[in-house]
This record gives sequence, C-alpha cells and structure tokens, in this order.
Amino acid sequence: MNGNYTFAIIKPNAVRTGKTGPILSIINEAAFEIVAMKMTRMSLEQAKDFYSIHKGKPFFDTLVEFMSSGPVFVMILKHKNAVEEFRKLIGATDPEKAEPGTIRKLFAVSVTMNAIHGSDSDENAVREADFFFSESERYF
Ligand code: IDP
Ligand code: MG
Repeated sequence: MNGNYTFAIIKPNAVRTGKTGPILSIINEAAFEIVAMKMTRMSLEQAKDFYSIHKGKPFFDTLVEFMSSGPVFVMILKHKNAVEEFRKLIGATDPEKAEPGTIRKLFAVSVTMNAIHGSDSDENAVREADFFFSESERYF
C-alpha cells in the first residue's frame, strides 16, 4: 500500500451517537478517498487480536470491551502520505490534547471513547487493512 494508504475505524461511541456522517464529511473535505468501507461488529476475541500490541497495558480490557460493544465502520483511505496526514486530521489520542478542528477534538468523549482509529505506520496500515478486508473488497 506504499505510503498512500491508511486504515481507519469509526469507533462504537461515534457510530452509536450518529457521528458517522459528520466524520465522513470531514474525511471527504480533507481529500481522503475511501477505497474500502464496511460496517461490522468486532467480537471480544477479534478486538483483543486487533489491539494485541497493547496487551498488558492498564487500559487494554476497557479498550477491547469498548471496541466490541457495538458496530463500527472500518475503511481503507487513500491520500498522499496517508498515515501521517490522517493522524493529523484525527488529533491526539487524548481529546483534551487534540488540536481544535480535529476529529477527536470534535467527537471524542474520553481517551478510550475517542471516536476514531488511524494506523500509526505503513506496516500497521497493511496489517489492519488485511485484518478486515479481503482483496475483492478493495477498489484501489
Ligand atoms: P492511538 O489510537 O492514538 O494510536 P494508542 O496508544 O495506539 O493510541 O491506543 C489505542 C487506543 O487505546 C486509543 O485510541 C484509546 O482508545 C485507547 N487508549 C490509549 N491510551 C489510553 C489510556 O491511557 N486510557 C484509556 N484508553 C487509552
Ligand atoms: Mg495506535
């Protein structure tokens, strides 16, 4: 996916409270192209697997319970320098530290329920995209 793609999740709190449309609008305004997207609900086991890098951290159980608590939208996004540009668009993990106008500043309700996930490296973007999408579900 060579630098031009990232992977995102609109998290359960944001989907549940009707923020999917407003968040997609911001993503669109920032000129990210959606090349794959679907609504799904992670099982607890899937959430543990997806976030296995955080296993053992104090927030792990809360995080995986939250991420499996309801439907999410998962997507692959295309943009120049996608990983870094999307991390800028979503803002800091802690919404109180996020820049004004970022998706987390606008829609997060706490550090855990921070509205959106964005991959932190090209390698993780590939791993995370592969976690949810088969080849035939991508429209590059
Ligand atoms: P990121 O989502 O900004 O990449 P990570 O450190 O990868 O942040 O953490 C993954 C997710 O775990 C965060 O988005 C957030 O939902 C949750 N999280 C991270 N740190 C904390 C914390 O200190 N308390 C509660 N939840 C946290
Ligand atoms: Mg992360």
